[in-house]
Amino acid sequence: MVIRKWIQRKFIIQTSLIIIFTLSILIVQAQSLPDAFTFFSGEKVKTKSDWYTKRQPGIIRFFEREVYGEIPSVVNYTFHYQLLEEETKILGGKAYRKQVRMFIINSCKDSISVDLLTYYPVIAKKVPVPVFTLLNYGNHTLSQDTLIQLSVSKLYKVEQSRASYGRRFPIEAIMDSGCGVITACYEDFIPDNDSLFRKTIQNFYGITPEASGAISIWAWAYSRMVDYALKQNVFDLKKVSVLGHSRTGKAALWAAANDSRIKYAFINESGNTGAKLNFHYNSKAESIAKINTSFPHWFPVNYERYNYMDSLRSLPFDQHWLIASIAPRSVYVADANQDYWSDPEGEYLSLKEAERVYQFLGLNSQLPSSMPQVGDPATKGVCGYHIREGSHDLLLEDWIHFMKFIKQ
Ligand code: GTR
Repeated sequence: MVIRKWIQRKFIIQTSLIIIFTLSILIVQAQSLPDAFTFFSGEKVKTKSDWYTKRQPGIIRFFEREVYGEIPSVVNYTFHYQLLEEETKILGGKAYRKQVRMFIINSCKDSISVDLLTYYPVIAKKVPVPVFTLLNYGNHTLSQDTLIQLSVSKLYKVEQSRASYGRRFPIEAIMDSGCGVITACYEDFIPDNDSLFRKTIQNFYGITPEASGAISIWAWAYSRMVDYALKQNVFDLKKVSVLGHSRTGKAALWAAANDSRIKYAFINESGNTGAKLNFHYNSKAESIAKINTSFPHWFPVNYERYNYMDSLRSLPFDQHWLIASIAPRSVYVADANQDYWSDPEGEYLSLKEAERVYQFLGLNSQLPSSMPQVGDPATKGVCGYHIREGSHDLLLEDWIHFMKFIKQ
C-alpha cells in the first residue's frame, strides 16, 4: 500500500515536471506576431524612405533566401515569340483571341516553350484595357474551343481534359467587363513534380534544386507574361495584374513582391506560404511542416528550418510582411468560407496587418476591423478582400469582384 502510494506520488511529480518543462519551453519560444516595422537588428522603420529603401528590399531578400528560393535572372535568357493564331474575332465579334508560342532560350542555347493565350475586348484597340495574367493547368482546360492548342507541357496533352477548368475562366464575362487576359500553363515553365522539377531547375535554369523551389519559377513565369503584356498596345500599363489561385496564388504574391510592373495582385485562396498568417495557427489548416512534406519541390531546403515554428508561434517573420512589400501597389486577397485548409481568417488577418504598412505609407485602405461577411466585399482603397460561399476554387463570383476592383 505504502509502496503503491509512493509510486503514485512519484508518477504525479514526474508528470507535473514534464508538463511544467514543456510549458516553459513553449512560453520561452512563443512570441508575438513579428512586427513588419522592425528590422532584424531591432531598429524601427521611422520614415517612408526607411521602408522603401531598406525594409522592403530586406523583406524580399529574406523571403528569397529562407522561404521561396532563388529566382532566375531574366538577363540570362532570350525570348522568341512565334505566332500560332493571328488575332481572331470571337464571341460574336466582341473580342479577339490570339495564341503565341514563347521560346525561352538559356545561355547554353537550350530552350523551353510556353503557349500564351491572350484575349481582349474590341474596345482595347481604341482604349487600352486592364489585363489579368493568369497561370493555369493547361490552356485547353479553360475552354471547349478546339482551336485552343493542347498545352505543350507533356503532362497535359490529353484531349479529355479540355474545358475541365472552364468554370475558372468565364471568358465572356471577362470580355464584357472590358478587361483583357493573358494565360499560360504553369507546368510549361517547370513541372509540378519532384523529380522533373529537380532536373529542369538544374539543367535549364542552372539553379540547384536545394537553392530554390517551383513557386519561385512560377513567380518568374508571371513576370514573363507581364513582359508580353507590356509589348501589346491593347493593355493599360497602369492596370497590369497577376491573378493566381492556390499554389499559383502563392506564386502570384511572390511575383508581385518582386516585380514593380505588376500594379495589382489578386491572390485567391493561396493559403499556407501564400497570404495566410502563420501566427493564426489553426489545426484544420495547412502548416509549414505539412506543405514542406507534401510539396518539397515548391521551396528551397532552407524553408524546412521553419517546420513547426508556426505551431510554436516562434517564427521570426510572417506572411503579412510579404503582402506589405507590394505597397504602394494594390493587393486583393480572396477566400471561400469552406476552404478550411487555406484558413480564410488567417488570410484576412494577414492582409489587415499588412494594411498598417500601407497606411503608414500614406495610402488609402479601409479594411474593416473584423472579417467581412460572405457577400460583403471590402474594396475601398488599395487593399481589397472578399469571401464567398463555397469551397476551394476560382469562380465567376471571384472574377466579378476582381474585375470591379481593377476597373475602379
Ligand atoms: C494543396 C496544397 C495547398 C494548395 C493547393 C492547390 O494540396 O496543400 O497549399 O496549394 O494544393 O494548389 O490547389
